[in-house]
Amino acid sequence: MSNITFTMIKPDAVANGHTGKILDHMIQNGFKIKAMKYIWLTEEQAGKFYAVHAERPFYKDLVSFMTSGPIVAASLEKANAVGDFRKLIGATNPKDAETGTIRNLYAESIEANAVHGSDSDENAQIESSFFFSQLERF
Ligand code: IDP
Ligand code: MG
Repeated sequence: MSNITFTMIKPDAVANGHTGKILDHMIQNGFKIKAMKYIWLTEEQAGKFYAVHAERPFYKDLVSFMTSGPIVAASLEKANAVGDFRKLIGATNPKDAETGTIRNLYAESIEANAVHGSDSDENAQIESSFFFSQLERF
């Protein structure tokens, strides 16, 4: 399914009051919300979600950051969702993120970088299923 991606508005952006602006940014750029949840992740959930990064030096910090406050998790629909969304959020490090991208506008650092976006269609499915049991209805 190449029309679905998965996103999280991370604890820094939620705490800084950017949730509404970021959601609107996504919607105004053609992404339709298929499912959405406001949730404070447990360490176990964050650890599982980022298990692909378990061997990276920043893994422990990342899990602790992602459990430092509530997040918004959402599945989004658009043609070419994964590619277009990665473009919309910008580079991982906000210093490298293009002007006008979500990370350029709202991220604090390479870790506290405001939003998550899936990196492949396969991971979009896996990550959506991590939070939502069905996406068909809307
Ligand atoms: P992505 O979110 O742009 O796909 P990934 O390489 O998949 O970037 O890394 C996942 C998340 O881990 C990043 O969004 C960021 O929050 C954090 N991260 C990535 N690289 C670093 C780093 O070098 N130091 C600290 N945190 C990092
Ligand atoms: Mg990634």
